[in-house]
Amino acid sequence: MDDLFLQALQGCNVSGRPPVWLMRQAGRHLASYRALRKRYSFLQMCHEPELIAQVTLLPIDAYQMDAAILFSDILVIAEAMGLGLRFEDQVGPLIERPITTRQDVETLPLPDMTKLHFVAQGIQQLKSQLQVPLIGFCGAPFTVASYLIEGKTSRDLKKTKRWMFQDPDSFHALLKVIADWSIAYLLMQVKAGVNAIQLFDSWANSLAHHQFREFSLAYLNYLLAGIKQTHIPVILFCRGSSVFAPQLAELRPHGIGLDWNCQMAQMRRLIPCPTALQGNLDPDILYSPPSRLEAEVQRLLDDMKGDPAFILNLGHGVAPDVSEEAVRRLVECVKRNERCLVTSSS
Ligand code: 1CP
Repeated sequence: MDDLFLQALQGCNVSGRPPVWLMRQAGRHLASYRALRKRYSFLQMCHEPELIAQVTLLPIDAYQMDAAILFSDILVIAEAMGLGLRFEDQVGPLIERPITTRQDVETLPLPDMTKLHFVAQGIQQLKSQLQVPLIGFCGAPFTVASYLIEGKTSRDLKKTKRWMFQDPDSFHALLKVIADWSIAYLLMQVKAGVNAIQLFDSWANSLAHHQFREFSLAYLNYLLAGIKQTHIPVILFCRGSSVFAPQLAELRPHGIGLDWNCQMAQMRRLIPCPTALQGNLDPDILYSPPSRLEAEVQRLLDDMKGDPAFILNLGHGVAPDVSEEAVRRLVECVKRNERCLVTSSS
């Protein structure tokens, strides 16, 4: 197995180049993905183990990424809770019965993994076909809570934050239910064979520092404690995470995903090895002409040269309208560094 990614997560990659994978690598920018989407809805693709495996492999076959991320969505948990989930083109996720009252929270079901068994089956199918590590994932409780309350993507999280301030007790109760589902879900993924976990807190950047500590970090900590016995390496990713990185580091995760607002090398001085740092290219560099794109990638490679715990990624996902040629160029640019090292030392 190509395990550069796991070596970097353990802080011991001495290969001469960082591993590379990209958030949303298995998504709409790939023509092969769009072709499948003509035949199946997004949720059908999430539900069918064979399709989960097939889509997860698309970017590995297309770009030889150093890690695969399970094809699924952070919101399949909402569906398993019985809240109803749809995805609409141009709109995104829609929760059919959003959580609106304290009583809704109290009547949420206990974790039931039979409802998510198709994910475990997808992972099992993948394991025999993959030559690179497989990353499992779930949403962080705060981010999942925001979708359950808003019912859709919201830019300002008005309902969520109003609830958080008006009735923090029931908001905490909701976070706890989501965290318990997430622990059971992650344990199932680990048992099925994932090699690492990433937790996505995409909306944490709407919180002030002390709120982040109370409503997000505490539950990330609870999640980490719940899966600790598996020894699975975990990466914590918050959108806008550079401001929260020192707090995330307090939880001693194996890795932290960073956005493009921070300077990676400077962050390394704050968060020493062996904690892995992952990121942090602006996803929009993928619109640049080749020379500019390569210069942007090379700048980050130079900044983090020799770092045994660096994983190259974007600071958020690949946009649907990015060209495959640009993604290929980015990956080749990272891999070229290894060839340079091999040639110069041989
Ligand atoms: O129409 C389509 O074909 C669906 C597009 C799509 C895809 C490919 C969605 C809808 N989700 C996904 C896959 C997905 N989502 C993956 C696995 C594959 C990969 O990364 O390659 C992962 C890890 C996610 C995680 C996810 N889903 C997050 C966290 C990361 C992030 O983007 O911040 C969130 C917030 C979601 C919710 C979601 N799913 C899809 C949409 C359009 C949204 C809303 C996101 C938004 O509005 O910003």
